[in-house]
Amino acid sequence: PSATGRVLSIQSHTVQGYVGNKSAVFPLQLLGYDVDPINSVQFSNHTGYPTFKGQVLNGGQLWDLIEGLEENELLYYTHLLTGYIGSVSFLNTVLEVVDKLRLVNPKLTYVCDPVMGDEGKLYVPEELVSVYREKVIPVASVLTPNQFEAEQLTGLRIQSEGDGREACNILHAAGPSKVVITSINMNGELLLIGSHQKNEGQAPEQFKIVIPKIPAYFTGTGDLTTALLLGWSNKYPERLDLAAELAVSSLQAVLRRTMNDYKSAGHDPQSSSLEIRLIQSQDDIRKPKVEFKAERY
Ligand code: ATP
Ligand code: PLP
Ligand code: PXL
Repeated sequence: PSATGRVLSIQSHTVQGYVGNKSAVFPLQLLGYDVDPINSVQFSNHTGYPTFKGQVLNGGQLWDLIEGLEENELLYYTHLLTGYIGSVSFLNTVLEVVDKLRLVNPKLTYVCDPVMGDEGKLYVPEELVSVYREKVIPVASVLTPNQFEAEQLTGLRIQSEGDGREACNILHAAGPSKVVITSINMNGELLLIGSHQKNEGQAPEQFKIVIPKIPAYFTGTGDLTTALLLGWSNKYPERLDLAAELAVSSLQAVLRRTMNDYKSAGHDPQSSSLEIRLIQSQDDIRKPKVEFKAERY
């Protein structure tokens, strides 16, 4: 499949390590996409380290960049990709960016990872939740929440596969035709649930992928997951299940390599959050071997 596109990716930049744009841009380029990154922050390293330093872009500065592109007629994109966003004012500007990009290309696909928190805890200001719920979800085409984020957005408690599927139904009704809950913790395994509503009002096609949990904590995997889902679901627009199989298979190959490298360097992979071995895994990103199969409901 050769379908490609032009992606505007508004995400974090870290000097060292792989989160945000650092974990999304390279894989999308490997899959053949033109990617234009806007760095919503520039930090020395991700915020899970003991300290970090750097700069935060504000909404006005984001808008400046968009105006610069517009003045030169450079605002044609097939996809907008957003991840972690730290403030309401920045998120409101992103909403204006969506409108502007859709004036140029009404078919623009907005792939939104509504990063808000994990494991029962928010790591963004509380006020962001209602902005995502009321203004962002309605304009998103593809949504990739984790379990906690899907709960925040729907008000459901997700304790079973059925709850996960129901959460997807609620999210479809609010906007996005493709929803992937990227990880639900269940019985020591991770469950990915995907849902594609092909026609409005119709029951969505749903599937799950069971992923054995690796005993380590990685950073940037959510960002990589969303980037890979964008890349593959655009190449297989009617096969979200296949897109998810490819994304998960690449990701697990990256994580396996990461674990092995840390171990062979003599580090305990459970002692801290691991930086993914993204560059070393380029073959697994370009041509993933499908080892994780989707099971349709
Ligand atoms: P986000 O917050 O960006 O919406 P998320 O919280 O779901 O996403 P992660 O928890 O990093 O992000 O999980 C994304 C994917 O990474 C999962 O679908 C899974 O494939 C993989 N993954 C992450 N951690 C592990 C792990 N310990 N073992 C196996 N797979 C993992
Ligand atoms: N922890 C903090 C403090 C964050 O700001 C973020 C940002 O997204 C994360 C964790 C999320 O990481 P992930 O997308 O891998 O779940
Ligand atoms: O992966 C999410 C992420 C994005 N941006 C910054 C981060 C993190 C995770 O720690 O620190 C700045």
